[in-house]
Amino acid sequence: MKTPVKIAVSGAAGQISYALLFRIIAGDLLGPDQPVSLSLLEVPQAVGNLEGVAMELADCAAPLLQDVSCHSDPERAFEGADLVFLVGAQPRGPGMERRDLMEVNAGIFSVQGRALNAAARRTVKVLVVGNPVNTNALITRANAPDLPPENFAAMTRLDHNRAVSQLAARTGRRIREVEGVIIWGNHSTTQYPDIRHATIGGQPALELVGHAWYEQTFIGTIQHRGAEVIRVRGKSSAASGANAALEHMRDWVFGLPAGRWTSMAVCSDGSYGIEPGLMFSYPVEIREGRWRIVQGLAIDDFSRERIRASEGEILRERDMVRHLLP
Ligand code: NAX
Repeated sequence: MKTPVKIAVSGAAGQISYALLFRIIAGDLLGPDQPVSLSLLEVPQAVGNLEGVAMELADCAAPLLQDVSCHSDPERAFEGADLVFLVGAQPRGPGMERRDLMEVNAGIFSVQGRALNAAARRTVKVLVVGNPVNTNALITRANAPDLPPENFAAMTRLDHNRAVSQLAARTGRRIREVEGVIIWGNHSTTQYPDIRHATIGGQPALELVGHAWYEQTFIGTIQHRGAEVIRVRGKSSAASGANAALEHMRDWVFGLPAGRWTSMAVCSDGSYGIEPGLMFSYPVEIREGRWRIVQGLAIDDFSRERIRASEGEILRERDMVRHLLP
């Protein structure tokens, strides 16, 4: 029997976690022979609901589930954690300005960053899912100075998956045939879904779908897909968000085949002219549990303008919470 992997999940009584936790204990994250120990974090007023989620997890009689614990103290929740999903965040309330939202969440993620710094394993992988993801991940990382910056990522995998799915649907091809999509920048409406390096069945994607559809329909569809799901479903994306979080973490742990990449918001090292230190979505290759930003891709004026615009938005977000950065 393998040693259980300890997985901490914040916002564990929320809707994304409700779609995520049951897949984790079914083996969808780490495989069918890897036991897991779940450590769930919620705000104190939701710990009651969380106990209900823990009862349901127990009621699955999942052979891979070693144990479940429920917490309202981040340091207790993250103690010895190998993998952490930071899903919990404060949603935008009525009359709340974007700046207020940034501040409240920066407060939450600075506390959680310090708790990770104190209690998590030094090899921990931390995926931030709660919005605004790029800035929340920046705050978390900055408050965990004893952990390597490469242990932190923010999720743009849902945007990436949406882009792949739209391309497959447009061309009538299979999902597996779509490769080389990139989400650059912020997980927001300034994100730049780039298909200039993408192929479908080995053929250039841009040629197959045409510049007009790409520029006038595709980019906006991906940028606004989250809002469109809310409009149609009446609630924000949950199962697709959980699926993206699971795929992001699974690829981070197990790696990608040589020559393949995915999109992750990671700490910029200045690649493609982005300000070092920002959490920026890039194409990344992953080997042996470590991501590396794909280098040397040609960036034309069309792409550069959009990548810069998204960087500008992340810089403005950072400036709003600068006083909370140590
Ligand atoms: P829910 O409101 O259903 O759940 C969030 C949970 O987080 C709540 O149970 C709440 O009590 C808890 N929480 C709040 N503050 C907390 C804290 N300080 N510590 C621990 N728990 C805390 O939201 P859900 O639909 O699950 O979405 C979670 C987050 O994911 C939101 O911020 C959402 O905007 C974000 N998303 C990010 C996506 C991405 O692509 N990066 C896509 C999906 C989703 O929109």
